[in-house]
Amino acid sequence: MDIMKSFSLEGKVALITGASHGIGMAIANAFAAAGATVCFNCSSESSKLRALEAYKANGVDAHGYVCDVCDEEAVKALVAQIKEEVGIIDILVNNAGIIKRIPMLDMSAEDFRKVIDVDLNAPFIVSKAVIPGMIEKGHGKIINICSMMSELGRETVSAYAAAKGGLKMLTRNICSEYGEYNIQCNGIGPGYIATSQTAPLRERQPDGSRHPFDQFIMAKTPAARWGETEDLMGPAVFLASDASNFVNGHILYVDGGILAYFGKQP
Ligand code: NAP
Ligand code: GCO
Repeated sequence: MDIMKSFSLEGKVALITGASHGIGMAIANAFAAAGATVCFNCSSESSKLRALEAYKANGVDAHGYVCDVCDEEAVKALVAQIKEEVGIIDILVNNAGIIKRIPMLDMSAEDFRKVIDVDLNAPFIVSKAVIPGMIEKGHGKIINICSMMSELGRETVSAYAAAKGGLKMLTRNICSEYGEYNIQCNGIGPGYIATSQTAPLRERQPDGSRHPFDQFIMAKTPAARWGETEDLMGPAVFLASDASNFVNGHILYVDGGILAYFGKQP
């Protein structure tokens, strides 16, 4: 076995949902560097065009599409279009996601449903559209972007925690149901990563000091820093490559140690 070759994504077609910036874009760049042809979708034309420029500046010839991951018919059409234009998808990363930070008693059922729709129903919809092609090809990799909230709760994120906890179990179920077709479905659980999703938690205070939540995360993380999107690149390439062919139904937490840590003793 050529160990370094087993990490290569040469000749593979990857779809990373919501890769117009943030974690998805870092993963797409990593896949391209490892040899894959990358496709991504996002929710608006302007976001797609901005992303295509950013990929180009990085030397990546990405295929960009506008598609709402919650719309089953649109997702089916997207997967068919990628098959036609690029090829059958070998690697799917269910990355598109949203969060609404609202105390549960103030949250409308409509807001709760919206978060569940994007963060949990959509990975089901996109996986369902992609798995038949993987079965046809005889292999496939699905990576679901989970969260600390797949394991932990906290104030204001009831819908997000419910969705990401559900996504962990969807991961295990896809592994259980399609493992025999040589499909590996794993999750990545990022810790607190500096992206637009977490920007409100890192805003500087009027006096220039760090946001209280920012200070809280620094203290909760043994690595004593926020994660960068680059921290997800190696783990994602590993789970997309042949190097992880017997890893299935696993959630790889990339959190600087948060889940291992009880907190600073008084
Ligand atoms: P982000 O910067 O806000 O990016 C979110 C992406 O999802 C964007 O590309 C956005 O597209 C896309 N998107 C949202 N709703 C969509 C929809 N209905 N259809 C298609 N695309 C949609 O977020 P991020 O921080 O990189 O997070 C990426 C994933 O990692 C999410 O699932 C998030 O929950 C998860 N995560 C993040 C962290 C963190 O600390 N940042 C930690 C753990 C897990 P547009 O550009 O068009 O809006
Ligand atoms: C929050 C955060 C998180 C993170 C991430 C942690 O408000 O607590 O936004 O949920 O983004 O998912 O892993």
